[in-house]
Amino acid sequence: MEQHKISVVDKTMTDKTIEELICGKLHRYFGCRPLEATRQQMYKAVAMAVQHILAERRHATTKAFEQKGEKQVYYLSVEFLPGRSLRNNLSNMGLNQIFDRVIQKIGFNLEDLYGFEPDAGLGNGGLGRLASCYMDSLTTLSMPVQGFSIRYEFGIFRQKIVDGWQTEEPDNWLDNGEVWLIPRMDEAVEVRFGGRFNEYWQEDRMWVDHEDYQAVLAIPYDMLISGYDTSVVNTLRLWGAKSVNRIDMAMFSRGEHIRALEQSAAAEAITKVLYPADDHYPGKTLRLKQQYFLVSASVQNIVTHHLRRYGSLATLPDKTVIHINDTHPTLVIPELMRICLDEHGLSWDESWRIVTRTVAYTNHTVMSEALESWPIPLFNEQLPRIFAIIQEINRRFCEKLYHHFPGDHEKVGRMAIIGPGDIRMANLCVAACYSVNGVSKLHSEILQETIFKEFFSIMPEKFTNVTNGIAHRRWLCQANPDLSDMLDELIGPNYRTKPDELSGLASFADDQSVQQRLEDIKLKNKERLANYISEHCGVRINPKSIFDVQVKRLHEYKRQMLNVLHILQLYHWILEHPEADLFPRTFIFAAKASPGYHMAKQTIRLISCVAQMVNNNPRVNEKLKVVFLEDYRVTLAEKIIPAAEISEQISLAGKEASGTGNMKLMINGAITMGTLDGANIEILDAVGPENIFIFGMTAQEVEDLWRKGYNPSLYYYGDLDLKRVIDHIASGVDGVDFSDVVASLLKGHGSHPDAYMCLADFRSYIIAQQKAADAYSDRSNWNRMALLNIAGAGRFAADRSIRDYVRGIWKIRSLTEEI
Ligand code: 26Q
Repeated sequence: MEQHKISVVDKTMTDKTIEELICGKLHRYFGCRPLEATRQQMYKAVAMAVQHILAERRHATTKAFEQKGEKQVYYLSVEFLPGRSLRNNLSNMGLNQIFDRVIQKIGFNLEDLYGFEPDAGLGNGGLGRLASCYMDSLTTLSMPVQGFSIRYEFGIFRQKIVDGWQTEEPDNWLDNGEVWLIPRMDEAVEVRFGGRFNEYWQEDRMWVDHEDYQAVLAIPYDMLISGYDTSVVNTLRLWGAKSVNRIDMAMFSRGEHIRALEQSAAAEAITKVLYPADDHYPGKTLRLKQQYFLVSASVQNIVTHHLRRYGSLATLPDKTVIHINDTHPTLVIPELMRICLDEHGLSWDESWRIVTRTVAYTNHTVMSEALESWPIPLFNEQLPRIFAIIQEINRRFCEKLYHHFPGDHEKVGRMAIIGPGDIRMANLCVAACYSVNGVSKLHSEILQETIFKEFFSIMPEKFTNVTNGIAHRRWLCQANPDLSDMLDELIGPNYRTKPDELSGLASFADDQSVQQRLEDIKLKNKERLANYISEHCGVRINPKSIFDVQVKRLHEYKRQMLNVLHILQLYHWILEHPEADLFPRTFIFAAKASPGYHMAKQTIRLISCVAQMVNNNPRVNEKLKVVFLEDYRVTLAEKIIPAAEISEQISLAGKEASGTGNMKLMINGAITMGTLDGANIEILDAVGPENIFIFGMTAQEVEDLWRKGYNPSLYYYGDLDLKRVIDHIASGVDGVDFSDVVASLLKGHGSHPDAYMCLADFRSYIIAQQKAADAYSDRSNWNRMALLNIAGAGRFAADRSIRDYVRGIWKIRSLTEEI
């Protein structure tokens, strides 16, 4: 396969060429020499130099893929969370050492420059980060893929904690982040909203024209994605909205200045900001417009590319998979129908054949409040033609359902795409996609047994599982270089591309010197984090204490509250047993709450107040510390995770689709404290029950308890420890009133009391935590457990997930594979 070897800049990459490249960028963009440059200018020049190398490789990649003419995946997601790019790109391309050297020579420090890069925070959490991990793996595996998303001008808000309360500030990431984006004005397309459409017949086919619509320009900005040990470079295409005519001059000259400006501002508002909610569906027009904007621009782009290359839409399914990441890009389905029908005059049946063989769907939640549905009037006003197409899809689909379930109106009503007042996106996905998958074994089973049960009964062949995975090169090799060095030495470096080889570490699990080395590495990472914490929160923590970490979005179902209940239990226990020999523990939290999610914000405040109380009480603060780190994001996760020893994965069973933080912590040698939820179950399977702390009800037991009737008061009155900590919260913590928190646990406010069953799992959690503390006192065994967790983490590499998608769903081939 010689012709596909891509090698451009590589051969000529010497210290001298790199230096010239960087200095050339400095000179061209800032008109200065290294000695005159600020560190920020140097960061940008280095980023541009890396971008330059990526762009050359991208050029060669495009040519190689085009020559091969293989099927391609388009991964559509309203969220991506790449984090920082500079280190990742250098490390993937094996250029860190040479850049390090050259930058040193011209008077700067590479590690220092990394600090100038903002996170690309174009997502809320797990779903967006997963998309980025998958781009990394797909590229490393030389797979033909393009990501599509939105170029939000403001990414996920920056969190500041003021007096314990979360406040939000805009995330102006483009200032230093824009260097990673290449605008492609030549590939701009138009997206249309509102207006009316007319159908008419001519020459035996129906035509549709659309009038009085508002057009918005979609401008592509490409982020280049490198892979490890390959010169393949893929792209993540982010669409930015621009007014078609910057201001409507006709209006302007009629004297309607303000209205003219308003119109262009309204168009550009579409990609202004990421919606910071990942818990409920807000039913906002702007959100719908974002989704259609992404979908329409991407589908037009895909179709244009396909037609240029193959000339006919009939072959689209042979050459293309469009993957929709959760329901947010569902409108791909009617949009591709629209293009087939209205723009290419295909029949309904042919269009439907094309669409249903091209589109695949991943579900990431079973929580009913997060299932998307759109009110019909709002939808119809913004997207009248798309609505009409969905109506026809629905009509035909229901007709089919009546054949399966004659006379069962209720069932057909439940499965319909259009309900009494709204359009149900998940039902549209399942009806139209050729593949539907969940993100862990348990989650995929729950999909088949609950929300998609009736669909599963008539089309079981569509349903599969692909357990999530993480970019282990970022989360292990880059975030924890000392651990990675040790692995290189013990098992060789091949685990970077063959993560299953991590299992080789198991043979060292009993080796005292390896155990000690792991402990030393962990301690060094803990010291580093302790310094960060002292700098950023002014709290001094003991690096020798147990680092117990819960980092993830703040959600009631993730039960940060349960963690707090345990901390208060320890607090009271220490006060009661001042002489007891308890190993010191530091509880570390980081989490963003959706800005409108009151109970989540209250939980942050509660954690902050508990932290104040604990950290300032000399009777406990030698043994117990609590910190809440603000502004959790990819870059902060990369600092915290390598220092973690206990990984809190304590969601109510059945609620966490998979979790991916659990995998990142595991591969860094933290031991999971977890419920039998999401991928925790598979982690248990990978490491065995002696190397994990499992507690709490199973998903089945949760369901049984609901059915039987759950009364949290029984637990409250039945467990004196639990009563004591809840009474403590009820009486206020650090002078702040938390009666609403207590009410939500015992009385419920609008919802069932203790809707996530913290009280029911409290005792079992306390026992598991006690076991963890006991286990830690045998450090040799603890280190052994940690080693076995690292050894078992290979199956949670995104490379494995991607191979599952490639073989089971996408059926694509890598660039290097023989045909
Ligand atoms: C939907 C409609 C309107 C506004 C916002 C949303 C929205 C946005 C983001 C709904 C959900 C999300 C994000 C969901 C998410 O991150 N889910 C997580 O996905 C991970 C990757 O599969 C899993 O590991 C987690 O278990 C799951 O919670």
